[in-house]
Amino acid sequence: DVEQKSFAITGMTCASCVQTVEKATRKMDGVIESNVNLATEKLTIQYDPTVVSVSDITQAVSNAGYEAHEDL
Ligand code: 9UX
Repeated sequence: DVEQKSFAITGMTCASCVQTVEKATRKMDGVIESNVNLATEKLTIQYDPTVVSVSDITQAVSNAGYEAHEDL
């Protein structure tokens, strides 16, 4: 299964923040692709919902030092 969701990320101010959030999420099992747009402060992620959950993703972003809120 593949699902795509986007998240509003708070706390990112430079391109290194983008790399940190992308790296933290791309290394997760079940994450297929992860891209952050600094200008819009959005994370877009493709993932397998049978392997990884939305709360796993927001937790990983939180552990990396930022806050993620699922776009509804
Ligand atoms: Mo840039 Mo982001 O100097 O937390 S890495 S602001």
